[in-house]
Amino acid sequence: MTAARKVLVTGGAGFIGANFVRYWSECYPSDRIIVLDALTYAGNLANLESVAAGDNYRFVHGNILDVATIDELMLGEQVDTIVHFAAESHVDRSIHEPDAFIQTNVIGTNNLLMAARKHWIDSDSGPAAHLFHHVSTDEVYGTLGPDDPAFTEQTLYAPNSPYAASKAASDHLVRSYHHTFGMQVTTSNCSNNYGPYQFPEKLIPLMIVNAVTGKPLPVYGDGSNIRDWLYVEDHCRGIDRVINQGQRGATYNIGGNNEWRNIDIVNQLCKSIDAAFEADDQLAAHFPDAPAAGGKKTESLITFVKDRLGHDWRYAIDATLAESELGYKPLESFESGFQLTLNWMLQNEMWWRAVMDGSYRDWISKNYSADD
Ligand code: NAD
Ligand code: TDX
Repeated sequence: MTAARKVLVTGGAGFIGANFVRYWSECYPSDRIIVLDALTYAGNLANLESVAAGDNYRFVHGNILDVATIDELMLGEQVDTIVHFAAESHVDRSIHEPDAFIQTNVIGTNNLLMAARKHWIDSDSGPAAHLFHHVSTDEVYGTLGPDDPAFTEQTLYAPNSPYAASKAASDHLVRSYHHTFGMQVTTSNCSNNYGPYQFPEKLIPLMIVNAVTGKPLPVYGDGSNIRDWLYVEDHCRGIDRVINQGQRGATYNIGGNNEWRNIDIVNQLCKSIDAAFEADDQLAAHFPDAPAAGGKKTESLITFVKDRLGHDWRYAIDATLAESELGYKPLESFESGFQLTLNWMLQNEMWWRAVMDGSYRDWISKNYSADD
């Protein structure tokens, strides 16, 4: 059994970060978890409600662009492990406003690395036991053609969107701190996640919300683009393996071997929603604007729209290294993970209405000061 760690989780109020904090506090209850999150539109304290009561947990409302806050936390909490999720994460937003992506994903990551170096490597007491785990994405590898092999850890970086470019830059910075300063680092590059608490700007939660509120389901281009989907808890399990068993300085791909064309996902989702409404009369009363409430097919909402600029055609992750070296395997199939996600969205209307209509943000600014 490892000694209790002091784990700084950046971006822990976001989708994957919050799932990770819950996962980690259940698996390693003696570890102290400090969440540092700026609570951007994507961060939500409600995502952390079930862990907030624990003694071994602290939430800090702060920004990774604020060097003094990071420094204070590193020293005050004697952090020995950083798990870095904080990022601007939505490709479409990066096309419209790339600057925030450079700030948070590149400069913010460098701020964390500089603080970690100061406290772990350059401190008067000499190098301390530590780990900086960087959470990254398959998008750094660019796009694949239909017959290309899946991305491995050896695939050359070829980021195509400002989001992917900013993540690629952060991956290189992490690597350089290992090579140059001997910092103990690991990086994981994961495929598309889905599951509870995902902000409804991303494909799966957006389509579910639109389907039950009777809004168009906007499919970019012809819907033939392919993504490789992983249930969020399986991503957390992969990160766990990398943190606990991964070679320091190494990168591991994490994925679910679950390639789907976007249009097939949307069609599947429509069928599942029709089936859910047929099985449960209450849903029609609850979501009267859904086509399924009036016995119509949800697929009638599918609308092909203008394609995303520079839209990568296919992502696919080869997770052989994580499997062979770390014994990593996802537990959920796409079908089981998808059903869990749909059920969660149907049961948590309050959550998605709050994050979408901005009332949560208003609540935060009224009730949560920057000093908390
Ligand atoms: P998200 O957008 O849901 O959450 C990001 C979190 O970071 C939010 O809580 C936000 O408030 C916080 N944040 C943003 N800027 C910050 C700043 N400057 N300082 C402090 N906190 C800040 O993102 P996600 O989907 O949970 O992704 C988490 C990480 O995983 C990201 O690094 C992303 O690149 C990576 N990733 C995501 C996916 C995916 O499918 N979503 C797949 C692979 C990798
Ligand atoms: O309305 C939509 N219609 C549509 O056709 C949206 C939001 C998306 N799409 C398409 C674009 C993509 O081909 O669906 C696919 C998935 O889109 P997103 O959910 O925006 O994800 P993607 O762009 O693939 O990036 C995601 O996976 C990798 C995450 O957002 C990133 O943070 C992660 O690094």
